[in-house]
Amino acid sequence: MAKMFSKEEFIKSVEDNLKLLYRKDVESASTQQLYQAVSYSVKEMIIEKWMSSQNEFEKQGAKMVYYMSMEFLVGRALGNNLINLGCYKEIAEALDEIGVDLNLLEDEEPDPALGNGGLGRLAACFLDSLTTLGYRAYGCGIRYHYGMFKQKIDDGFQKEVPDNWLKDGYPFELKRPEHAKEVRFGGYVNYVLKQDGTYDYIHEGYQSVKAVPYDIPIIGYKNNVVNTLRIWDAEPINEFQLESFDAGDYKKALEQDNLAKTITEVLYPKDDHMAGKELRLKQQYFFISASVQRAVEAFKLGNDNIMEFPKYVCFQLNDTHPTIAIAELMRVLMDDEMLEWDDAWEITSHTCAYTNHTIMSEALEKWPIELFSRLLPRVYQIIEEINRRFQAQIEAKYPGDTKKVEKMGIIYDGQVRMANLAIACGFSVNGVARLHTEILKKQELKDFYEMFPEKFSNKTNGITQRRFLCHANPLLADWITDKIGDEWITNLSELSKLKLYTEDEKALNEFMTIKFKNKQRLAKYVLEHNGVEIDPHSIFDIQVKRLHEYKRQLLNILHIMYLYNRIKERPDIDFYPRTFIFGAKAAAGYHIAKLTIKLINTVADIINNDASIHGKLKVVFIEDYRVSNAELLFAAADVSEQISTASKEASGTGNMKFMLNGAITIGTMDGANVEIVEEVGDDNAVIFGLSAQEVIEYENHGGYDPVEIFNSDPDIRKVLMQLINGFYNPGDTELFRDIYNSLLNTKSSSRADTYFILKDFKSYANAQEKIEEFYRDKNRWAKAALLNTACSGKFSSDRTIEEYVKDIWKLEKANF
Ligand code: 26V
Repeated sequence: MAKMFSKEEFIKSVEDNLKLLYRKDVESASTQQLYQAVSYSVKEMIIEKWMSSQNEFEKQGAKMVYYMSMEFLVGRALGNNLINLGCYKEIAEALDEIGVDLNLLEDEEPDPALGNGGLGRLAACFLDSLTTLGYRAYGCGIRYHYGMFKQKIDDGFQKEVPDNWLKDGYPFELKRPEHAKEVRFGGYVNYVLKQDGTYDYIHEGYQSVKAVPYDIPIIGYKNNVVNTLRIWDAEPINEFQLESFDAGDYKKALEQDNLAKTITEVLYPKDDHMAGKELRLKQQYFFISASVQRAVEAFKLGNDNIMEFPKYVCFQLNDTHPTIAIAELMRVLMDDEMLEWDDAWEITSHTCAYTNHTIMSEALEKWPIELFSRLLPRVYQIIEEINRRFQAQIEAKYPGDTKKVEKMGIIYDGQVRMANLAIACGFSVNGVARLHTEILKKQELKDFYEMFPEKFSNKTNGITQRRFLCHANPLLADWITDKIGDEWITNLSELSKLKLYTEDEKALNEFMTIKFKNKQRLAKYVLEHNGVEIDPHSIFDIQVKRLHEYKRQLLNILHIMYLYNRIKERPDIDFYPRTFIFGAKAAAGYHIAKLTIKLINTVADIINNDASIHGKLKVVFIEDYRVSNAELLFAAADVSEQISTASKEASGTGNMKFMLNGAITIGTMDGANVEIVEEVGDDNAVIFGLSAQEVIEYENHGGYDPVEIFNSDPDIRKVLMQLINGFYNPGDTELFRDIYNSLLNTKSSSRADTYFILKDFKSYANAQEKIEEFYRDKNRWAKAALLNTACSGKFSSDRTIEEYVKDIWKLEKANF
């Protein structure tokens, strides 16, 4: 039976851990030590459920999904684990009795930042939902020693600081050295002719690293199910390969040592373009090889018919980053399990499924043949053979059509194209919102869709309400439970019952009072971190996400500059006070993105310190945006900025987190915004800008001419001139020149204003006016805000997971 503590037992366990770990008592321990001790006590509560879950799953022979991802942005675990164990309040009270504030302990936890943004956070939400719904799942990833960098703002500029999240030890992980695997790089492939005329392929002269797994428990919501996120770390393999030492091959030993040290050192902190770095390919193969080897080994423990592998196992590939799993599974099946090609193919092509998360062509993964074949000679050989067969298949279907091979070939023009590998070999391809999937089918992956229509489907993203409402917004969570019971925690469509309350004055008041309290909580955070006072009575208008040109933070800040001009020009203008809040990390080498951060901070400085506008406008840049402060921001937002250039944002998930917490979306018809508007109704969101189809039309005709807009619109012209006339930055008029040029310079090699910022500007400004008018009507706003929460049921990752399970993974629910 799973272990549950009484309050007294829990305190006793914390005291024991303090003694054991630090030789301290509650009074003398530091907050960090208390956090560690409490976390170990929570781990004790988990461990038996974890063991019994795994045993039960095995006993039932349940099919499992391996969710393979380079990134898992899990966020802090302590609070979330307590919520899912169903004892957050009890533990908070117990700790309170000994004078310890659980909130402070939570703040001591490093925020494991093993991901960049949307794709990594989605993986974490999926694990939460899979487990809460009782499905057997493994997350497979990498134990980066340094996660996403910490962002410091220094004189308005972003500075990247290493994120040493493991420095004090991470209490929720468990090292599993007994499951270590060897992973091989480099060398060459030897052929040995067998008696039956076929060949054995023998990999020689390689370097090895040892992949050592660390397991992190993923706890289902009050259901006793615990799944595992397994992240692999690299260690030198020396003890596996003593011969090379004995032979005096120190160079090789040293190289291997080095390989082990570098491979899991740091997360690639960019999600903007594919750099083709060797180390990145090493990381990919490293965790995939280990995961695939383990998956086959684990399967064989319970089943000796390997042909049944796809009946019990599915690999979901989170974007193309883990796509090498396809070739690695082929390799393991043929070289280790001695299967023939056709059998290995039969298994592999029924095991692997691929999710596409972006149509941005810069992010598409392509590896130079030279690099790929040098680093992974045997895997490359297998991909060559897959490609040969696939090209023959294309030619059989489209005889003489060389364009088809050019577009769909896996190896082409000196490169290995990972998306093509995933689509050709996987049995499923999905986009992450309806519009995105349509664009994939009709444009980006049109040829593949024509060839394999049955593989394609849509799975609109979702988010877990356990973290983004229960944990992020306890006031609202309690209020909802008070009104409609607590079933929404595991069935978010229950929230539609809140629609009843849109006619209930008192309920609307309570709802908006909670929003106000959350705004006060955020204002306190801003005062502490930015030294800026913001007024919770003003409209909190928030844009938080990675900094990327297509997400158009620039449109937002240019519009703020325009508003400021208006207020200055007409000081008596009736302007509803507004606080614009940004949070965003830019990839370290992404010049325009980093300059945009500087621009936001420069504008903020001028505006926030201009006494003449009487605080009507405030601009705040939240340093180091991450899961933990995101939770404060979603809960406190009135307005959710979702303003990407239509067609570019595959889905977005921040949009859903804001909606769940009762914010109103200002957005383009892009990604999941389309479905958000569909759910909440177009009266309760404000939509503007070009449609995806219009953007695509323009793109197909070489873009549009922003200079025309510059010439004809004095307001826009004034704002743009302020970028280069020293209005904001008198010391250096050239500072923002590159931003100005990106919008207007038609002489540069790339088109000007690729992201249609000026094109959409007027429409955005009008939409913002609508927001203001809307907010002034307090009652109408409150109804719309409540309706956003009430209509957000569809956007639970529980719904998304059920769709994956039904259409792709075919899992069965645990019954224990
Ligand atoms: C891309 C790359 C490109 C190569 C270098 C390393 C690297 C690392 C990460 C990425 C991820 C870009 C894709 C991504 O995060 N897409 C986001 O996925 C979300 C979940 O599906 C979705 O909501 C966002 O709209 C989409 O931008």
